[in-house]
Amino acid sequence: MSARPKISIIGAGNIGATAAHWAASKELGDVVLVDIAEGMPQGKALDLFQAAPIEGFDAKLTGSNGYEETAGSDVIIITAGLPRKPGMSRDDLLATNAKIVGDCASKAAAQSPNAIIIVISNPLDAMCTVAMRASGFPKERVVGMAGILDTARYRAFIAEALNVSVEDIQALVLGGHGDAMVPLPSYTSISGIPVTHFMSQEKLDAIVDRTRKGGGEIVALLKSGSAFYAPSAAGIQMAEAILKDKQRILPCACYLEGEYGLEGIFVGVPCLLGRKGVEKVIELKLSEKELAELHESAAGVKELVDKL
Ligand code: TXD
Repeated sequence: MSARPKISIIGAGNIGATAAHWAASKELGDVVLVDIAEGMPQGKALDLFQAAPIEGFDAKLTGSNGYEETAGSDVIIITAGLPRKPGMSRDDLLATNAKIVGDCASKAAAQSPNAIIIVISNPLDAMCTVAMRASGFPKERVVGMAGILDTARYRAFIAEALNVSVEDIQALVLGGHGDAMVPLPSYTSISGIPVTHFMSQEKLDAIVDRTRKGGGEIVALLKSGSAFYAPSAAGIQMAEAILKDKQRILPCACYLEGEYGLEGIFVGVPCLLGRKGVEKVIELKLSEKELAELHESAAGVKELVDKL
């Protein structure tokens, strides 16, 4: 029995398999890939394991069409579900993915009652509610991946525009994972210097707009499927923060009970992420406009949750 942490990834498609790749290459622990497609998770796990001697990582990689091998997981990452097709909104995936995510969450939770669930499937914020209900886990042990991806897109566009290192750009994007997400220019800096020192408001507004539509831009280009390199990297950054108890402050979809004046839904906010999961939700001072945008974004999430 390995003493390494165990990460179980439910859904071994584009995001799940790429997440396994990032996790293994970072030696975060043993990885189990689960999917309904016969043989597919087993084949991908075996192939990834055969990269280990080349890349020099030590990790046990298992593929399964069931949940027994996931028993005792520290982190469960749910990526199972349908991705968007061109012209589809994330919301169009609600009914189908709610069934899939609910089934996966309950089966995985039964095998790993102390795990922390990271949800990736769309529509993300509503799927977090599905996973919390189906798993019966407390709010701190269910967290959604969207803000890190949206913030990464925003940071990447700024780095490209200014020709500066991505490492020096700090930023926050709040709200639901949809076109109403809330990038926060007032919390965007480059090595602590406000971004408006480097670029005009007009240029920044254009980057905010492109960030909001970042997922759709890739869906339109790929024609079949949606983004997976950055979403999976974001999910694994969360898993790393949890497994190494890094106490990172990251924008994640967290269950709110009054913070930001929001109640009973998951929405993207800054949180303290460590071994216990969401250890604290951080309430920022927002301008009236920023708070109104956050509430507008949250209203879209609530509409979906009410349809569940
Ligand atoms: O920021 C974010 N959170 C989003 C999330 C970023 C990009 C895409 N995001 C969503 O993740 C996307 O809209 C989908 O809802 C999920 C997964 O996207 P992915 O690109 O990985 O989709 P794939 O390649 O179709 O993989 C989905 C896998 C596929 O292999 C199915 O066989 C499997 O899910 N699947 C299941 N696995 C286990 N159990 C069940 N029931 C099941 N149903 C489907």
